[in-house]
Amino acid sequence: MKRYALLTTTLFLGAALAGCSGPPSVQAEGSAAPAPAAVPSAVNDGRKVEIVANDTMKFSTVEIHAKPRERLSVTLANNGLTPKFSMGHNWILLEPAVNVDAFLATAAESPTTEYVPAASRGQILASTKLLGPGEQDTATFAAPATPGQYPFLCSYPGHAQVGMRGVLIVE
Ligand SMILES: [Cu+2]
Repeated sequence: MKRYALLTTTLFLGAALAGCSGPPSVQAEGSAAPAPAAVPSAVNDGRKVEIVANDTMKFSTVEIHAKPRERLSVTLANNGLTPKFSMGHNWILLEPAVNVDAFLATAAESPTTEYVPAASRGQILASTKLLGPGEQDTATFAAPATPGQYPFLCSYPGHAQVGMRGVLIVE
């Protein structure tokens, strides 16, 4: 942590010294473009389901019941305090036939796509983005037409393994 702060300070000084002569040539690792300003979310036309997550790595709701094709608006709120790079949360609903362990293994190797593996997109029925502390996001979708149990989880490495998962029961 100290080391990081020092690096940040050094970079800041470097940028200040560079003045108006152009952008600093060194960019801090991981400092992607700033997050876009919050925009009103799209129309949330489904039945609202609110799930809270925090630094204890649990979903406040682990079982959702729905009718086939019922419209749902699942909102995940991250009420934790830990920075996103070490404690991000998302909500990902998977096809029932997915091998969850294999999905999670691939997800853990996909930090550049916020732990959503590009090759596994076809297995995802609905998802929120990866959320830092104080953020929330809503996934609006129709429940599957086929009754069954559809797993959901947080794909941030290690979180589903310690219990950050649940099931959508379509009946
Ligand atoms: Cu998580």
